[in-house]
Formats: sequence, structure tokens, C-alpha cells
Amino acid sequence: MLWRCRHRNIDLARPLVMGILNITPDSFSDGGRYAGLDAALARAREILSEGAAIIDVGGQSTRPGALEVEESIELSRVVPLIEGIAATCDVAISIDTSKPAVMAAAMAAGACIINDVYALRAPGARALAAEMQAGVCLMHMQGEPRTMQERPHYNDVVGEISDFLLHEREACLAAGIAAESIVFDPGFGFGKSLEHNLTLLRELPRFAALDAPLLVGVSRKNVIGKILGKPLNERLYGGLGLAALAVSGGARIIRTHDVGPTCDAIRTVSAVLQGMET
Ligand code: YH5
Repeated sequence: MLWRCRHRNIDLARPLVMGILNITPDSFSDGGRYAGLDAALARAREILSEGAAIIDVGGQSTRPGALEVEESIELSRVVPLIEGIAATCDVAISIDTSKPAVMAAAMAAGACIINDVYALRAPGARALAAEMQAGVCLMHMQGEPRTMQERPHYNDVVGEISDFLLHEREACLAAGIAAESIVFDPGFGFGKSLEHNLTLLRELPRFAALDAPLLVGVSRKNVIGKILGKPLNERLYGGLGLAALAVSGGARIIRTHDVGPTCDAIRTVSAVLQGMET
């Protein structure tokens, strides 16, 4: 199974890790510490050496309650970093943005994947992705980041999110995006209560059976914090438990801050599920 992302074909025969590289100064992790370009590039190399296949570069915080970042600020954060990574590392780079101008600049700088929490719903986003032949991650979100955790509601959380993803996939295909370029993500924490997140994790095989490979991002999120009663910096082992569960449930890509430990966790699960060959 290949994920077609511009000049790259990413092999999804085995599950792989997407390492998070945030460069927002207010970021809950890494952003503050890696505010400078050199430090961010060093972190990118570290993410690679720990085993990530994809580096997810983000210049805008989308965690609950976050405000929108101005386009020029987002551009000034992500473009030099993507150029620097592309010049020095042979790795797939994804851009975590919802703004078509940022997507376009990121592609010009060397990114090959668009990871958009709004699932390319901004005017022009789908046409751009089609034109670039970019890989795209379509993620589900109920509401918008500033208010999405206030009162999430579903009658059928799995059914509604599946319908959304399939509907957005059709819109992407109609815009000229190749089916092989699309992956799905139920969007953990994006307009979901603890019970919603737990149901989604339990029912992951139903998402894995849809028309696209499945990406899961639970790293350090409140779902872990609520289960364990632990703060952000004590959620590693909980995150590894859920990463192992996600791969066992059919996820192909795990988005995480904790790249080395997550690679080990999912390689062991994959060896059991698929054996050591291929
Ligand atoms: C995702 O799931 N998430 S940004 C709150 C946290 C910890 C982490 C309170 N972008 C996803 O990582 N893209 C983000 O603790 C994403 N899937 C995809 N495709 C939020 C985040 C976070 C938020």
C-alpha cells in the first residue's frame, strides 16, 4: 500500500510514525524550546534519527482554546524551517495548516503532504492539493479550535465521523485529488468528549475499513490526561499504550511528539500482526 505524496511514495505496508515539529512560541511542548530556526532544525534531525518517516511542521496552534495565527506569521515560521529540513534531510515533510497560501508556500519549500484539521475545506485548498499532487490527511473536527471542547455532541459518533470523512473524500476526488493521495483521521480531541474519544479508539477497525489508510494522533492529549489524571509531561506511557492499540486497530500512521518510544512500540505490535518479513 503506497501513499502518493508528490515526488514521494510512502510505503504503508508497515505502520509508521509522523513526528510533530511545532514552532509556535506558545506551544505546549517543543515550541518554546525550539523557537529558533537552528534549534528547530536540530529537533528535525533528532525526530528523523529516532525513526520518523514523516515530519509534521506546524506554525499554528490548534489545541483547544487556541486563537488563529496571522498568515504572515505562520509563513515566516514554517517556510524557512521546511526549506532547511528539505535541504539537509531525505524525509517526507507535511505542513499542518488550514490556509491555502501556507500550503502553497510549504509545497514550494519542499513539503509533500498537507495535514489540515479543516480537511481542505478552505476555498482553493482542494484545487491546490490536486495541482501539487500532494498527499492529504483529511481530519474530522466538530466546531472550531477556539470553542470545540465546550459542548461536543453526536448521536452516532462513529457513523457521523465516517460519513464526514467519506463526504470530504468525494469532494477531494471531484477536485482532482488522487484516491491514493488521501488518508483519514478521526481527529482525537477535536470536538470530542472523553467518552467520544474512547468510543473512537474502541471502534478504530471500522475507520480502518473505510476507503483510505488511517492516521491517529493521540500523543499527550487530554484523553490520556483524563484517564490517568496526569499533566502533559507525564503522558508518554499512556500515549504508547494508545499507539499500540491504534496500530492493532488498523492505524497506518501514528502522529506523535515521542518518536523513538512510539517507533519501538509500533514495531513490536507490527511484528506480531504481520511477522518480521516484508
Ligand atoms: C491530529 O490528531 N492534532 S494539533 C492538545 C494536547 C496535546 C496535543 C492538551 N494536529 C492532530 O497535537 N493533525 C493536531 O494536549 C493534528 N491529527 C492530525 N492529522 C493538537 C495536538 C495536541 C493538542
